[in-house]
Amino acid sequence: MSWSTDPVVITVAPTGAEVSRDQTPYLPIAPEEIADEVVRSVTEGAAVVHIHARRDDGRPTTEPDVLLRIRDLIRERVDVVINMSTGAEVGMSHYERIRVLDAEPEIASLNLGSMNFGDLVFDNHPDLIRALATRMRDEGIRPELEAYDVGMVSAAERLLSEGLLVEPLLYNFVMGVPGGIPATAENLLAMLANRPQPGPWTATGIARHELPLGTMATVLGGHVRVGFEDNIYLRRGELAQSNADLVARARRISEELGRRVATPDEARQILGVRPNVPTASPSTIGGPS
Ligand code: KMH
Ligand code: ZN
Repeated sequence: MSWSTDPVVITVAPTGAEVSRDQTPYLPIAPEEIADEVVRSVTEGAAVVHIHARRDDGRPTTEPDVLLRIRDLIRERVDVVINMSTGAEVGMSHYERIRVLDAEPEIASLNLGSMNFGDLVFDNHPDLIRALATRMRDEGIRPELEAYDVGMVSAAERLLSEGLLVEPLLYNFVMGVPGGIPATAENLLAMLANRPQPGPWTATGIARHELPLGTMATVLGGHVRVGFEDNIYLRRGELAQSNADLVARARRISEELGRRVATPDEARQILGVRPNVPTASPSTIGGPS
């Protein structure tokens, strides 16, 4: 693996499903608040937004109307690649998770396996994974493969062999979830080594792992996700007052390491966002990494 000078795609995950206002008063919940945070984050260098919607009372929802309102409020003000979560909240029904695709995101998360998620069980039945992958393939939505452990990385091979995924695969390694793989340097290398083939990838370190894992991904040619979904602190004991503060730090680090940040259009090219149909030539989307 050679050192990279290619642009870094910064994804901001501003809200998530598990974080609450009790944990941080800065959490954006209403569509307008999420859009404000996305605009600030794009100004600081984010090219992709990973969206989870909330109801007025703060509870997670996958109501397409709410997702579309968030998307439209963002689109009115800024260009950014729209990634929506089909992981949603632990315990949501298959129906609630699949209908996220009705909101026509450019990218949607595709969680590759079931696991303990803290004290809860994150259920990703193979039937659900296939149903989501089939719709994404047929509708040209780029799946971002969420892998929380090494076995989930290689689980994509089966979907590939069934024609449900298009190469090169786009991975997001989510590391440091209690119940998933610990966020260590050795484990990031193991995740990379277990991919069926090279392709674009992002690292998401949970809580205090966000900064070192993102830095390691930047060094290794990967891309970086930050935001309150994963981490609410700027440093120990100091809450970040905006997702944009986390984005700005990721940008400073990547620039110091010789990698400028990607624009949204560059991110579409790098991540292989559309065309994403089975006939697409692998050479036209993404690139070895
Ligand atoms: N809320 C987590 C259980 C995704 O966006 O697809 C799952 C999650 C992953 O956030
Ligand atoms: Zn998510």
